[in-house]
Amino acid sequence: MILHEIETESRENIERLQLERLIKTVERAYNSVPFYQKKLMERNVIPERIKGLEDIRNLPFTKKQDLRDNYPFGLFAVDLKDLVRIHGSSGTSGKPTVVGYTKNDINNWSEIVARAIVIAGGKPGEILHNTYGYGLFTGGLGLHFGSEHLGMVTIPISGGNTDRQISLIEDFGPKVICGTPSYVLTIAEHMEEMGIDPRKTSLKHGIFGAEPWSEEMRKMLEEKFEITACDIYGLSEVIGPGVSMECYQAQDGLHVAEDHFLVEVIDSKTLEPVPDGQDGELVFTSLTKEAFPVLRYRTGDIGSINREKCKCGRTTIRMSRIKGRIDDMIIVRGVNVFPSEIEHYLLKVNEIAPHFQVHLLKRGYLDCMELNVEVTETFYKEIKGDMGNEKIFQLEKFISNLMKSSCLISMDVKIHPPKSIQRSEGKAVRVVNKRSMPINI
Ligand code: DLL
Repeated sequence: MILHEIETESRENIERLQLERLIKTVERAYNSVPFYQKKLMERNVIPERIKGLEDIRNLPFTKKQDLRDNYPFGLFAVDLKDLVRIHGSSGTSGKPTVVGYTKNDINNWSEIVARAIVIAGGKPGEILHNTYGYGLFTGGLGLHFGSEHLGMVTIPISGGNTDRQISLIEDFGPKVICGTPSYVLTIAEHMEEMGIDPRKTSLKHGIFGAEPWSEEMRKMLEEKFEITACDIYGLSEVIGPGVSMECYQAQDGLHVAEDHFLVEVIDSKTLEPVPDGQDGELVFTSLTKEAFPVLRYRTGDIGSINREKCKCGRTTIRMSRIKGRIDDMIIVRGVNVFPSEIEHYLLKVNEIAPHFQVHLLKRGYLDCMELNVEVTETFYKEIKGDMGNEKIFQLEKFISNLMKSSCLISMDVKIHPPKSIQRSEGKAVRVVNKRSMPINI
């Protein structure tokens, strides 16, 4: 195992480096980004007044809306001539949120992702099969550059064309596969349809992220492929994938690349910090980025942090798995539920395949939630394809009661035949708002 030196430093040394870099980042933002200069002046913060990491609390927050208001290049701290790459958010509507990278930024990011791949079990010389989409989305190129930086043989297959993915996996013999958990599961499903046993492939490690997923989903991916499945987190506004990565040894939280990012967890209503171990909104400040420094970026992602040393030997802060995004949280009569919690319970039901979609509907004046799931091929064969079978009725009742007792929410459960729920080639769409109103009901 190759450990980067920062990963085993004492907290004191990590924090000393972070403070040094935080001051430089604030200077850069203050001197080069009018948006930040104004915000810092309003708060009477000058970079020289930052004496300790706790002073971060005097800095302004940055939100996605700030990127939209300054579209496309208003928050960049360098001239266009100093950029070498632009990426954007994967949002499906409106203009993307745009971020930029200098050559140094790309070098740092590549190193960060190379470290992440090592944390997940990858080694130089092995083959990495990258199913993340190439394009404005940071997943494809982010993993690609990291993999090359590490010295892995990188297969830039991107998403889709699943039959081809499968034949290349069989022919090339990759050890590592990267992609959204939902898409890699779709690959396993196709393999099984083609009579190929995913456990017989050369794959040893999976690097999965870009969307919320559950422990149950991990178990399923690990069993289907006989691999270790580790969680990778990141977002374009902060850099892209690699902000944190879970180690294959402990699989107990994601190690933050603390030499490049400072993490905070806040209560999104009071904006005050929450204690370690408690869920809140994750907030990141970049510490080395040149083109697009971000101060206290509010991610909208819910998670917690833990400062205890990990059994893999790393001392860097670990993030919990992301529970979900604040704006994906469904609130029904005061009860909150995240799609990842639904997934967690649903995957325990043997007759149900690991694909689901929640529809938010309006019936008359009433808001309601419909949980669409599909049965496994095995169960479908057992009931001889008869969706009117009494067993389907019992299963609906069972899932509805399960959701009520575990997520405390009433849902109408609709069971469909195998392959009826749309598969994703990138981020899975778990919630569809079929009402004309915002998502919270
Ligand atoms: O999804 C970057 C990425 C690519 C991460 C590949 C991991 C692997 P964006 O498109 O900007 O960037 O979307 C960022 O995706 O705020 C989270 O809500 C969600 N997300 C990313 N990773 C995870 C994860 C990339 N491991 C948004 N678990 C973030 C849960 C995740 N959600």
